[in-house]
Amino acid sequence: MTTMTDVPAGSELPQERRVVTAVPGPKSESLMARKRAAVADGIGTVMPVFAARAGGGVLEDVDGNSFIDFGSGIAVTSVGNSAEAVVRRATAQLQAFTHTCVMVTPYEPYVEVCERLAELTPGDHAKKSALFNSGAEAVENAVKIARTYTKRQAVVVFDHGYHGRTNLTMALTSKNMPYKHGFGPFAPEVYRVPVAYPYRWLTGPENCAEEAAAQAVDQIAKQVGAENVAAIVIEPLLGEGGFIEPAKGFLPRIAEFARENGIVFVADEIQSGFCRTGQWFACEDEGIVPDLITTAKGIAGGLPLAAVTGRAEIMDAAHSGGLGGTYGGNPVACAAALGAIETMRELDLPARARQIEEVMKPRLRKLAEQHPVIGDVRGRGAMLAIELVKPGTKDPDPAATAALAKACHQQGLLVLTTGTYGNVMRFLPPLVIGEDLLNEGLDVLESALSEL
Ligand code: PLZ
Repeated sequence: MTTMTDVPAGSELPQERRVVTAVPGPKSESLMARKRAAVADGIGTVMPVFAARAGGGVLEDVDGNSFIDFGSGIAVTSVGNSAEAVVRRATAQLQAFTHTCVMVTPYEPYVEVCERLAELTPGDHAKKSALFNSGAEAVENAVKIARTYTKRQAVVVFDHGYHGRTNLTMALTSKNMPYKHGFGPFAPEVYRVPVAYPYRWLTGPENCAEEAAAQAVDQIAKQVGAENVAAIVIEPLLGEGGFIEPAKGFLPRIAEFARENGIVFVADEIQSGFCRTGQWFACEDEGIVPDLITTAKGIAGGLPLAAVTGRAEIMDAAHSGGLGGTYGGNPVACAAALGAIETMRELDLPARARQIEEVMKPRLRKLAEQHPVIGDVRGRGAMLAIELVKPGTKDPDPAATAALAKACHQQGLLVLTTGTYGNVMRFLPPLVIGEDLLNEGLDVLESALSEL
């Protein structure tokens, strides 16, 4: 097996942290002024620097600062930015043709991506896929497919769940601010039930899986009626909700309930999928075989592509012409996905994600011992997080989380926050990041925590 430092960088960029101006620097400041004037205020900014280049484990800004990337553009560039195979295949496709619309004139890369998805996703049943542009679009289509298959309407989702920003997926998403506030009314027939969040389960983590599953099942049965439910949609590792790992046993119980009641079980692996958690898909950790699985983000190395993959008989329920869209499964995005998947296989990126966990988790746990502001350390593979609380309590501390993120940014570490309470700092490095950069990023985090 290769060591982490053998991993080739996604581009020729020097793999180093380098802070040469204030953060943000003068060029970023002046671009930000243009952004304020020309771009809608609703489009926020996590780290106020403008990107110039990115590759491997770093992102370089327009002022020449080089940041260690612990964000991967929100879990997208798992194979690194501008990964060689992604660039090579996408470039060749750009030169051949950029678009025909798959519904007008199909092309091989679309079919090939669907073939790869059938091989890579859990279960050895007959599978089919349909491709789309964004994660939200994939989730919407999974619901459309489940509804037409079951001839039922209700959709069950979970506390802290996130599924997108379109009208239906806003309804599926649990957090009001910033995703839903002022944007209603939302789509009907969406029901939310408890999830097994061990750190915040009132009776403690021990019985969390069992109690949460019992409550969820009871609420579905009593408030919705299992026979009315088309789909249960869940993230096997909840992303925007705060990198919540449902207590072991919860997911299998919910999947079993779905099976017993003819409900389509949809795993939303848009953030957790494609090697991120140390498996190809996070639901594999508990042996779950979803009926449908939604993927996006990591699938195409940075180009917009999303998919719904699942049991052939369910996927085929929609009438011919019932699914689609002008750009869904764009040929350049498909070529990029084939390059990303090639890279994931060649470099064994699931193993790489597990190595990242081995490096990061012990250090995060040690930091938690030293800093009572860290209430919990969790996640799997290269999808890890710390939850920040007021010391001695479990009261969320979003202010400390924001301050910590800002301090990291100023020292050249790109980190993201997340969570229903805005108090979770998440770590999503590209899976090709070098071990030295990983440790240096943690050094920065440690020094920023000491300054807090
Ligand atoms: N399902 C599980 O994580 C996207 C959201 C960023 P799109 N998560 C990042 C933001 O603030 O908009 C996501 C996800 C899960 C669905 C989605 C939606 O994917 O590609 O952003 O539409």
